[in-house]
Amino acid sequence: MNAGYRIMGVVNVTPDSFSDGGEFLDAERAIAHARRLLDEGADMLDIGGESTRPGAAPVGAEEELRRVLPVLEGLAGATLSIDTSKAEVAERAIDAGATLVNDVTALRGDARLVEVVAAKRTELCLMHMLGDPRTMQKDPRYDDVVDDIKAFLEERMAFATAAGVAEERIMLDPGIGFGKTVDHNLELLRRLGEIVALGRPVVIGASRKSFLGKITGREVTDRVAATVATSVLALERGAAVFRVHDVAPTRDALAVALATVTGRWSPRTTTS
Ligand code: HH2
Repeated sequence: MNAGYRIMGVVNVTPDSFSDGGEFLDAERAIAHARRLLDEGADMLDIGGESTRPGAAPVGAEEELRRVLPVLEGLAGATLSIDTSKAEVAERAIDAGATLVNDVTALRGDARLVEVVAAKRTELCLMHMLGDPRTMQKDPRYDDVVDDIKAFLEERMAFATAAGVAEERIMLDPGIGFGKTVDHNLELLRRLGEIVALGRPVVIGASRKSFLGKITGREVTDRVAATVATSVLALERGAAVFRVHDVAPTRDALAVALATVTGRWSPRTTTS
């Protein structure tokens, strides 16, 4: 555990995720990849069985469970998050060891999910998305992107707490890339402090996303430096959880960024 922030390593058990689709569809490969992320310094792992990339086709609960359950079971002992919007998937994932439900629909996708989270007392990540993955990148518009998303997250948090989810278990995520233009994403990162001011840990998932490709001209697997830049700036603005594919560079960058911001650091053994 790091002082002040957590790194969430992404494990996509899907054929069609935008940056690593098909790489870890096989459970053994997904587990090996997840173990590597833990070795590299991930504090927790986010296991997903359904892509949310723009235009992604929805997946049924049965197929999602077939993908994620063996991976969750194979990672017993690690801190596990389940990236799902379905109550049935969340319930079974929690029974298999997940302690965090990461719902990109912020409890709008499946009416029963809030009951599962409340009853099982897991952590909950509420993320903002405009529309759904099929439509979200078609001309997204806001009055004021930060104010609109803050209002949305506050309303979703009120909904969750009214249904019995303890506020101290809730994290908030502005949903970088989910119904946002490049300028929306940049403004959200620049004004992240306003979302941090809502008082709950803020999750940032900018890893390898297309706005970074548009700015740098880099292909999806060559956006590590671009991702690290967003993580460092988000840390400086108060983000608490970093959802990334590339854990090792993130770990180093955030360790140095935190040491710089706070003036506190502790030595680690180096190999040379
Ligand atoms: N982004 C993705 C998926 N889940 N969850 C949260 N809380 N925040 C995010 O920004 C976020 C998320 C998309 O990234 P990825 O999982 O790599 O791709 P895909 O959805 O295509 O599997």
